[in-house]
Amino acid sequence: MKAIQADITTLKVDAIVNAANSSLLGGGGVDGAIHRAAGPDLVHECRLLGGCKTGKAKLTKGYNLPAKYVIHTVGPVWREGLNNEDMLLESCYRECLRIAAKHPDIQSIAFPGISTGIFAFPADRAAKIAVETCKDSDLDITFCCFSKAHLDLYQALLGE
Ligand code: AR6
Repeated sequence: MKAIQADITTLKVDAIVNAANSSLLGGGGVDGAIHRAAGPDLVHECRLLGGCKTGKAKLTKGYNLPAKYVIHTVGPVWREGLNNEDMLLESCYRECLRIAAKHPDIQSIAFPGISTGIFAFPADRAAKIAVETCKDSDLDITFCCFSKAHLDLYQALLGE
């Protein structure tokens, strides 16, 4: 596991994870950036998926992205931690890893900070859940941080 500061749409890994919403039809933040970089074929494939529940994940191709695949997951909206947010965020990471691990073409995967933008999940708490949930995976995992502040959180947790 490693942490870097980058735009996830530029990463040449087997799969990048999208912090989507339950419609899977695009939005702001990293979701908007991924759809813009992948091109319109991505939303066409997403329309066939019938949405996605919070804590679950679904796979598509990466189209014009350098990444071969996108794993779309829907993180919880932070509501003072009173609505199972920790468990749902953990489930996002677990479901993405499960999909990746059973796919023969996916050895490397990059995660953004799911729920830590528009959905307002506290970044330090989210980083702990991410690292804890991913630590036993055999995949090559990158935590892709958009800000230096988030990178610092991951590097402290990973001992980098
Ligand atoms: N590369 C890497 N990380 C990014 C990028 C990027 N290009 N852009 C933003 N981030 P957010 P959420 C970081 O808001 O909180 C959308 O409208 C960002 O700094 O993208 O799960 C969806 O459709 C933050 O740390 O996702 C949903 O409606 C992290 O990615 C909703 O937002 C996640 O921020 C999901 O909210």
